[in-house]
Amino acid sequence: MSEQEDDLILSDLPDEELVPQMHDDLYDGLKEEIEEGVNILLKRGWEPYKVLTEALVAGMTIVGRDFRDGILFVPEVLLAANAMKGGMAILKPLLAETGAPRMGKMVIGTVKGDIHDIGKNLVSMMMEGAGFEVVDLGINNAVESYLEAIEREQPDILGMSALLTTTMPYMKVVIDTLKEQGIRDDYIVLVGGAPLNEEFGRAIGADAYCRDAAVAVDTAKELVARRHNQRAAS
Ligand code: B1M
Repeated sequence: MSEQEDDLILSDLPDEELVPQMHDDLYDGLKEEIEEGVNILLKRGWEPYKVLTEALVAGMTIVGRDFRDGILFVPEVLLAANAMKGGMAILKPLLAETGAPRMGKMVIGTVKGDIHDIGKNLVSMMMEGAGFEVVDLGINNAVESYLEAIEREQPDILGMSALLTTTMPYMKVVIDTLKEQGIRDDYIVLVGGAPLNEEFGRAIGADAYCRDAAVAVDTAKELVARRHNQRAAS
């Protein structure tokens, strides 16, 4: 089907058909169609966050389910991830455009051995949108990479992401190293990723586990404000 015909079809669909169509297009890794769908929803007055959660993240959840069940394989999931990134690139400046006052600074990265970055990128985008300055270290970060970055950037928050049960324990390696160096309490440590939970966050000594990007923003705001108040009182 030609690109023009595709455009026509997508833009002719009402919202309740366009969104499921975008889930299908994400599943099929159709980046251009996803970009087109995002632009159509934005033109129709959808809030960027609604586009992100209902059209993109919900579609990726379906991809994740079929990957788990052995229906989709790595190459197909990579294409879906690429399509998702195309949509996210359009939303990023809009989410960052809220004009929120500067809330603080966060260094974030996916831990060593782990190359999943979609969730981390979403967290970065949402944090920027909420007024945080974000330094994104990318994927596969060893403890040295986190240490260099926090020394250089002096952030309020260190964020870590892990999507694999085999890589999530590495978060404890990073936190234990901060403790050994006597700098653990200089930073708010937030962790997230699909296989984590609150109990794990507590067990490794993080300040909080964040279920999703919106929770990460709320938690960051709350903990940074609390820290500022404590400093002001002392
Ligand atoms: Co991977 N993969 N993958 N994968 N992959 C999972 C994680 C898996 C659950 C799939 C499955 O089997 N159901 C499974 C892990 C199983 C386990 O550990 N128990 C898995 C596996 C096994 C693998 C490989 C080992 C497969 C293989 O090679 N045989 C391999 C590992 C590579 C490696 O890292 N060393 C692998 C590879 C890949 C791709 C490269 C193909 C691709 C990644 C592309 C990319 O990221 N650029 C991929 C993908 C896309 C997935 C799934 C399908 C989707 C992940 C995703 O992007 N979700 C995933 C299935 C799933 O999670 N259901 C899966 C959407 C994203 C918005 O959600 O990342 O959870 P999420 O982020 C959320 C929250 O978790 C939270 O906020 C985000 C936004 O709301 N959050 C944070 C995340 N990080 C945070 C940090 C914070 C705060 C909140 O800090 C403050």
